[in-house]
Amino acid sequence: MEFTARHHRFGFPRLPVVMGIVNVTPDSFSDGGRWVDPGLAVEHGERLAAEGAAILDIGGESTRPGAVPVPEEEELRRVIPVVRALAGKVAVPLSIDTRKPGVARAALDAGASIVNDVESSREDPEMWQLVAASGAGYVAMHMQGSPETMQRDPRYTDVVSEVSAFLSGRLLRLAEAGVPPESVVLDPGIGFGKSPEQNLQLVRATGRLLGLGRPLMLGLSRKSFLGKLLGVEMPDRLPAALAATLWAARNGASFFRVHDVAATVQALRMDAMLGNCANSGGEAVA
Ligand code: HH2
Repeated sequence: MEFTARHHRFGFPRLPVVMGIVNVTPDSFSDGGRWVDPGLAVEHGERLAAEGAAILDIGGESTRPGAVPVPEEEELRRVIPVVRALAGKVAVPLSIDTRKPGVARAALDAGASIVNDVESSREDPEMWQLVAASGAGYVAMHMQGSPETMQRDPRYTDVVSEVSAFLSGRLLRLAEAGVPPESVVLDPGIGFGKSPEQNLQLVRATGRLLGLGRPLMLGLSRKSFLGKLLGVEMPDRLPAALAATLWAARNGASFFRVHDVAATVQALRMDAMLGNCANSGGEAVA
């Protein structure tokens, strides 16, 4: 299996890919305001790449529960200078975390290679046509509702079947819009319109979701379901996130979107050296 994004290619099996998060936002749920200055955001991205991030994901709009949408001009103002500067400084592919085709287009022009779309549930094909025309990679994530309302009362008859059916349907819609399967990574959207128990069910369903035939991404890092299940506050959730990450990696998940890159890379490498990682294949275990 492979994932291609413009001139970048990830072949599997390999050590799971760690995507480092660069939130250029004043209000992200765990690090809002820390990297809102473009210079600090670029330094942060360079540091994450040096720590072993194989992709940097740059975002200018928080999608935490209750977040209000950011106007396009403001999102462009936050992210484009950071994408442009990082494109000249790091070798790893850059991903733009956006729901807006206009922001995705400008970021691709500035040097990004992947569109990370938390709103892949849309019907308008503009985003996908843009991805197809540019040869970019695409992360299709499941979300029930919108960030403003999604955590009020998430309901499913069978969360795993419903998320799986949604992602499988997206693969078809993407193909219709010209995005080939090898450019797509699927993400069940941990914390996006799901209860703590529903998030757990989705992580446990890693093997089943892999049956869709594409690599799987999980965004577990610092998420509130870890805190709710274990009674731990934001700064203390890393051990829980690492445990869930290793479990999912052993069961075949291959992309992890994380804030704590150095710790995650260290844990994944050790796990792979012990021979426990379904994805390692040996090739990337230096
Ligand atoms: N989670 C967040 C944002 N983007 N993208 C994907 N593919 N998967 C995720 O789970 C995911 C995502 C939320 O995390 P963060 O960026 O730290 O927070 P905020 O949305 O408040 O900026």
